[in-house]
Amino acid sequence: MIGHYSISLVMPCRNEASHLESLIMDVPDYYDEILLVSNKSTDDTVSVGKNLEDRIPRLHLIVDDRSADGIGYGYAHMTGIDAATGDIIVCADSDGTYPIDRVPDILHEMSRRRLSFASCTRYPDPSIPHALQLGVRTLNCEIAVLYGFHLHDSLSGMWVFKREVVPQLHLTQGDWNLSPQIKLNAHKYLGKRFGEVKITQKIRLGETKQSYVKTGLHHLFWILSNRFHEPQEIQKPDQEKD
Ligand SMILES: Nc1nc2c(ncn2[C@@H]2O[C@H](COP(=O)(O)OP(=O)(O)OP(=O)(O)O)[C@@H](O)[C@H]2O)c(=O)[nH]1
Ligand SMILES: [Mg+2]
Repeated sequence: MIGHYSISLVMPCRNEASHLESLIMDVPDYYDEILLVSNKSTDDTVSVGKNLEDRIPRLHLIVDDRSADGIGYGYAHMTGIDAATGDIIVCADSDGTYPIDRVPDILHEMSRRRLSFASCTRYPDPSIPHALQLGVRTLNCEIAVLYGFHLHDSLSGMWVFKREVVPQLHLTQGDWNLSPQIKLNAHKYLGKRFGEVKITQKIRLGETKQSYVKTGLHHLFWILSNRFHEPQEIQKPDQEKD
């Protein structure tokens, strides 16, 4: 709990067995539940996770092996978010890069700015490799041109939001594109209740398996096509049928 809020942590996870135990042991006490969602792990992630689940009451291991073109990052997040019961949901990679220990400060800033959804921006940060910065900046520009608003970090994988806004996020992307989708939809449907909050990224635990160029191009095309994609009729609360 933080104040009167219960807090859920959702962590997508693929082949992170090497550091899973230390990562989970370091999760601050104020998290009421930790939902570790493995997607197609081929190392010991699931067995290490099960062992930890037996010892740590607040930890729940979920296995969701759905994937789109081999990637299940979005499916893992959607499943974890659906299962979360806290008033506040914190989503973050299970590689130690995101400062999940900063959530009290982030909630304080959200309350000050009246936000229901905070996307935690890693930028500006000169220590991030230039090629990665350029890639993210390109996607930020694409969003500015096509959607008319500015993001500092279109690919941040840490979000803090009230569980009550989940129905307004309309998440559908099972692959990496869940990351831009959650921000675009939060901006679209929450308006001024969406904002970015600055964080500082830490060093990744374990090896990266990310193909930055391939994933970046995939984002570039998805952000473009999503702009012209007719969303399915979304029923607003005041249009509810009897
Ligand atoms: N690579 C990969 N990771 C997944 C997948 N599904 C869930 N994950 C997890 O999603 C999180 C994000 O993946 P990362 O490999 O950290 O990708 P990234 O943050 O873009 O890049 P780096 O942190 O630099 O490796 C990690 O916690 C992974 O364990 C998937 O389909 N592929
Ligand atoms: Mg990562």
